[in-house]
Amino acid sequence: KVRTATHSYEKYNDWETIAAWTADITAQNPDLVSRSVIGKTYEGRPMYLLKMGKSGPNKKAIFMDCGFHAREWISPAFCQWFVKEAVETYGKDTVMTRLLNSLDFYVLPVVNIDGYVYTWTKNRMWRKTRSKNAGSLCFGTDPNRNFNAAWCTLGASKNPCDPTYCGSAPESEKETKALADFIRDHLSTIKAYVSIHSYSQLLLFPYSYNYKLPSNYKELNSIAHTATKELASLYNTKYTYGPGATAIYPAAGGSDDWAFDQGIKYSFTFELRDTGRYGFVLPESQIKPTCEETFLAVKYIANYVLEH
Ligand code: ING
Ligand code: ZN
Repeated sequence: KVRTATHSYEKYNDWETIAAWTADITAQNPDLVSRSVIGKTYEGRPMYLLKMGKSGPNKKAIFMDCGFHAREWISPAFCQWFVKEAVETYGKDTVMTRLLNSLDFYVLPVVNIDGYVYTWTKNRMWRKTRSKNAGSLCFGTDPNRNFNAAWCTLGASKNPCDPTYCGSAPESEKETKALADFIRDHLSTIKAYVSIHSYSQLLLFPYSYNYKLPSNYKELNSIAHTATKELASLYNTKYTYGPGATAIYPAAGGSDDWAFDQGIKYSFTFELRDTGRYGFVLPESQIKPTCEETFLAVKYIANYVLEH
């Protein structure tokens, strides 16, 4: 129903519109984009994954997800922008052309779809999934505390009523299980993991689950340094970067730490605009500049991965 030519990349879109867009952008770019379903959410919605790239043998891949946390609306907006910008600049921009010729991007536009729908219909500030918790009246698990990475040992709650509830077990949520299963099934090709959150203007990398430094700390730090410089080149938006535990707060069970420990050595979490003035309710007027600047950073990381 929603044609991509008229899709509103500078507005926040509800899930129905995003779902229709995944079909449209695929149909309109069949040589560059394909769509699959990696699982269903707790409430039964299909989790659409877009694969973007010219087909070729033995391609490396980069996995990027948006919409872990329901209220962080700028995040799904970025995934939509990223796909649009990539297909529109393919064949025009030399770097993007090389990227799509030589590697594949897997883009999961909304991880926590049920939560996202809930923020549109019931509670704009919802964060977690919408699964029922046994023995509690409170709903939902924090998907970014639900991965098997020092699960629930630090910066996470065992109380189902808390916003950082880690769940009844690692991957207890259908959404995190589907994501983790997909990555496990594609470990031989996925070289980078990128997760898009908001807000705080940070570029994080492992570890968040403790204070140890990752084996390739120097390299990750240098990538983050240059990526945030690229980002700032457009509108002078200031990002800080570093291991999650020190740059934001210690928190176990996050997807980037889990992906890193699976062997994906380039693993990052972005916290997009702003620093708190509007917070999760970032005005639509900031979608375009936020996405443009973030695009530069992700493109830099992708190009780094391609060349290393
Ligand atoms: N911040 C992230 C969160 O899940 C984070 C920070 C990143 C924690 C990586 C653990 C690992 O709390 C937001 N805003 O969600
Ligand atoms: Zn988040």
